Amino acid sequence: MTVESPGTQAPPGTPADPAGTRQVIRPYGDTTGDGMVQMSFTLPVPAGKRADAAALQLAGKMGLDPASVVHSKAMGPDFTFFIVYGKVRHLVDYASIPAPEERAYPLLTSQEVNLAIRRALNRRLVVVGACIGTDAHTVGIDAILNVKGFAGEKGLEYYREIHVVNMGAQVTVEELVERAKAEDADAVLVSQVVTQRNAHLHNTKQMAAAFHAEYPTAVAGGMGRPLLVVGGPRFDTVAEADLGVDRIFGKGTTPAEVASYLVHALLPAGATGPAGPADQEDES
Ligand code: B12
Repeated sequence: MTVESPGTQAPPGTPADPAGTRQVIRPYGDTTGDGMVQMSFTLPVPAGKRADAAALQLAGKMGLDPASVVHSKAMGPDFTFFIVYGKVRHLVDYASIPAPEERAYPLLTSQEVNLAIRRALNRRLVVVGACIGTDAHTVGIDAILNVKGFAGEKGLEYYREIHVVNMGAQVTVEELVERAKAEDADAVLVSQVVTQRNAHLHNTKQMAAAFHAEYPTAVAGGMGRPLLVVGGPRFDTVAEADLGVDRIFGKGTTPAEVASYLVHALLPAGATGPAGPADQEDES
């Protein structure tokens, strides 16, 4: 990363900012600040010199100058995969990038989650999970739900006070709504990994609309209808309100983050806190 003083490296026409307020950065490959980037893409043409020339022209049009094709490989008879290495002159003012929002709730241990549920509900919290649509990628939802968990954390099945119903892959919205009703679910957890033609967005909207229609008098998630939670690696560009859900989780989510969110969203604020004499048994 390079930090440059204002005005010295920015392209002509960049408005001058007060000294010290900008933190201009550019990518680098070989030496700091050299502007080198690596990019990969596929073109729908057979591999060969002509394909490489097309890749170079595309790279040039995308602002890489100079550029070189460092790898090209046939992907079947009619497609070629490329890796291109080249120089860009674009800059980013890092100071203008807002810091991401902090998590609005504390990360709880499984013992704290169990205790909070026992205190507030006096029954197990019910979670129904599924991959909907044609999506068969169950690894993500299993990472959150299955006892073996993810990233060294146990999944929600491990939590004594959470009852998990994992419906698996390719569940229809109708089946999900029906099961959530039958289980009297507190939360519905949906995974969407396939994003071709924005299937993840369409499926999620369809799912949310079905739950809103099924519970027309609900005030909010957990107040008259199950909390609607969706997760997957490519929800970066959308907000909850766009999809009609209560919460979106992205790549790298851990089970504890989800369990802590469920406590935060579904239980009264006073439910968490250290165990007292009234709390009979602690969790192992
Ligand atoms: C494993 C895999 C498969 C396995 C799935 C096995 C299974 N039971 O899940 C199999 C071989 C079946 C498969 C099939 C296909 N796959 Co596939 N697959 C993958 C692969 C390699 C890894 C996915 C994975 O397991 N990630 C690990 C998990 C832990 O990560 P995750 O899903 O992101 O989950 C985390 C978070 O997102 C979040 N999360 C996820 N869901 C939820 C839900 C909730 C409620 C919460 C809170 C959090 C949460 O928490 C998780 C833990 O942090 C990816 C490529 C990749 N590297 O990602 C391609 C990939 C997803 N597959 C792809 C494709 C195209 C397919 C097929 C269409 C291939 C084909 N032509 O047949 C089929 C589709 C099958 C179908 N009907 O869905 C594409 C999707 C492209 C796109 N734009 O949509 C990918 C990206 C590969 C690629 N680059 O082309 N696949």
